[in-house]
Amino acid sequence: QQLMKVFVTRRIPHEGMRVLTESGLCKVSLWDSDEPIPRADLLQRVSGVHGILCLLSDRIDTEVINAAGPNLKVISTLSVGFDHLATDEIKKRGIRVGYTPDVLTDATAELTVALLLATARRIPEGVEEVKNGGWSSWKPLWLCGYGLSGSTVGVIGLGRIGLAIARRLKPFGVKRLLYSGRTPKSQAVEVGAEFVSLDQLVSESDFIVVSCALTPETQGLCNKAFFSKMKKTAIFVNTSRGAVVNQEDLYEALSSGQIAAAGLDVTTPEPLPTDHPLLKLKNCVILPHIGSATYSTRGIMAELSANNLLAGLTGTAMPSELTL
Ligand code: 8YV
Repeated sequence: QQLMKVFVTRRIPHEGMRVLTESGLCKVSLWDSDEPIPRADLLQRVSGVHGILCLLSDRIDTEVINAAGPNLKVISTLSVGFDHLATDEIKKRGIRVGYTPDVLTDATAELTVALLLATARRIPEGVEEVKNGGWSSWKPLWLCGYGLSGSTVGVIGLGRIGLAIARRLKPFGVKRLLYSGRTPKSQAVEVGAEFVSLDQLVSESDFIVVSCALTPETQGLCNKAFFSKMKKTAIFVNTSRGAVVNQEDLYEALSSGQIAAAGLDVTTPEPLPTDHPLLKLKNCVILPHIGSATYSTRGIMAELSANNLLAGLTGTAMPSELTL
């Protein structure tokens, strides 16, 4: 019997490759690079495959699905986000989708707390001053920032990751936790978070953390009107998807003093060009999308995405299937 063919669009942690090769179920073809596969190569390499293991940076749309052809049974993404997949088309064709929720929740929540504190306490600025000789003496008014103790934190999207962020921030002495979203969440009780309108969250929070999925409803949600309602002393943090934010409006809010500072782990585009205006601002801390980047988390994500792929090939239950 002929082995089923799978294509892996990038080098992934060895844990994932091991699951695929040791299964004896498929013939694995790999884009053996740390850099994204060019579109033309992707279209060529997926031809005839039964399964694709892809990343966030691979746009899997109708063109790719057509290029794969009728064998394609399963798409497994090494991410919890799935805004890069043409879900309507995938559903129409009865292709199954695997993703990696839960296993990256802790790592992403930790990174969010780190970014929030780094932004609020101006850590990158301080590090830079030490290096460039700006540290001349101890100065009472120098490099002051904002603390979490006694503050109001607003989480936009209290899903798995949003809740994990709230759990971690609470012990810093946060006075009020607010959250907004489509519907109230029963798990909010655990952290004592109040469900409020987006407007109320924006105007009352000292720290705003964006942790929602990118959907047509959330695209550009953080825009001029949003930033204009924030407190001048408030900190904005986004570790979800760059496109939730209108970056021109954020630049305006940061450079005009409309808001205090922003910490971003996600941008549009990614990577952000090195001459991007946001990179010139001291009050904007930007990271290269490293929310889930711990050795163990990435290993577990790779293993899970490989197991999802195999289940899709064999028509069995996936450890983490996306219901379309
Ligand atoms: C990426 C993420 O998956 O899971 C997501 O949705 O944004 C990240 O964890 C990771 O960078 C690998 O693509």
